[in-house]
Amino acid sequence: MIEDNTKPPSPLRILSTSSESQARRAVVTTRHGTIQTPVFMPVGTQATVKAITPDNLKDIGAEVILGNTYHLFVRPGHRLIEQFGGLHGFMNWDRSILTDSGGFQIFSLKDLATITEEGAAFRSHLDGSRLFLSPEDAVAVQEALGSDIMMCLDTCIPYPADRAETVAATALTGRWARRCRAAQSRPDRLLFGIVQGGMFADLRRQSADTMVEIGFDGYAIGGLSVGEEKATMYEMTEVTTDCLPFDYPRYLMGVGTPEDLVEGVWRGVDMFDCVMPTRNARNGTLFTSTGKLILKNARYRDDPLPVDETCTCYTCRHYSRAYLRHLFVSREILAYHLNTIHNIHYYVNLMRRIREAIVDDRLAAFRNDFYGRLAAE
Ligand code: PRF
Ligand code: ZN
Repeated sequence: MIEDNTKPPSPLRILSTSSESQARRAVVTTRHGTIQTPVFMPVGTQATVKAITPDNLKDIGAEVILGNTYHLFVRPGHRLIEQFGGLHGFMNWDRSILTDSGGFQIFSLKDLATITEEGAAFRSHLDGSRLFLSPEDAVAVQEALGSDIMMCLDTCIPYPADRAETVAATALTGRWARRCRAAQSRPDRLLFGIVQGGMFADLRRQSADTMVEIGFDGYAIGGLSVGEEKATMYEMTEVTTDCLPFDYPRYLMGVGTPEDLVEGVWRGVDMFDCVMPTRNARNGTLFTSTGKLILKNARYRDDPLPVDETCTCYTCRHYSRAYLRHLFVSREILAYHLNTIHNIHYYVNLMRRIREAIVDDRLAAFRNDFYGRLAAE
């Protein structure tokens, strides 16, 4: 492939900016439509957002979901999914899909993975068979999946990590990013670079500069929310967004709590994903405007109120806390479904309210009110 030094046109169109913060209200365009940002992307690791259907996601207003290269590569295989029209055809979702590259999942396998210059050798978490993923493979797999937004293969650095280890892993992530960009064969798909650099501000800046020099359709902030203090996470997010081009999308990977989303947007992040709303739903922990509600708590045994009186989701419009608690403690399958609908609605609606606050240039007041309600409980 011929080296192309011209920067790709940005898929982001900024509609409003915040005078009080780095926040932006924008739209990202993919070949499956538009995404209003800042956005939360529900996680659909195994070609399904666990316990809910694509129709449920559309009713809630989700415009983009996340899939995982690693899991789908191991099972059922990207060539099989390709035969069914990619992930969109396979799972019946016609809006945008972002796929993670597998870098983070392989890192999470720890002892099961060996990283070399060439790529990541690992053993399947299912049957122990030997598998290998190079940066070129990661792009080819994501292209076969029909991903709208592909991620470069990166190396997520464990926490804590010393400077030498962080320098080496961040440099390798840069070399892999260049190979991913060169391997892209479908210019109608977007490819994002991932900034690493651990908890070292200068290495974050260096990594961001490398990614911007290569030139991607958007930039992700990786390697955060891996065990560091919140203050460190927010500081590293800000150090990174400060080095990224203003007019391209920014994605904070695997983050986070509702508070983290507010703080990320404040620092100029456009996109987020996290298993928290879906996983907590299945554990019986529900998000509300006044904080978390633990469904198994005895105080909800005969509580006729909905989970959140301010929520307009299907679950809150039809069911009491008492009923949802009963389903959960009885381990009924419907509990997972109804709880997931509520939690995804909470996250998607939080982002909608954040977007409105940016447009009206009242994000600081929104943030104060948000923390005030959490503290009131
Ligand atoms: N890299 C990739 N995916 C990720 C991360 C990363 O660093 C994180 C870190 N929070 C979550 N998901 N590729
Ligand atoms: Zn609800």
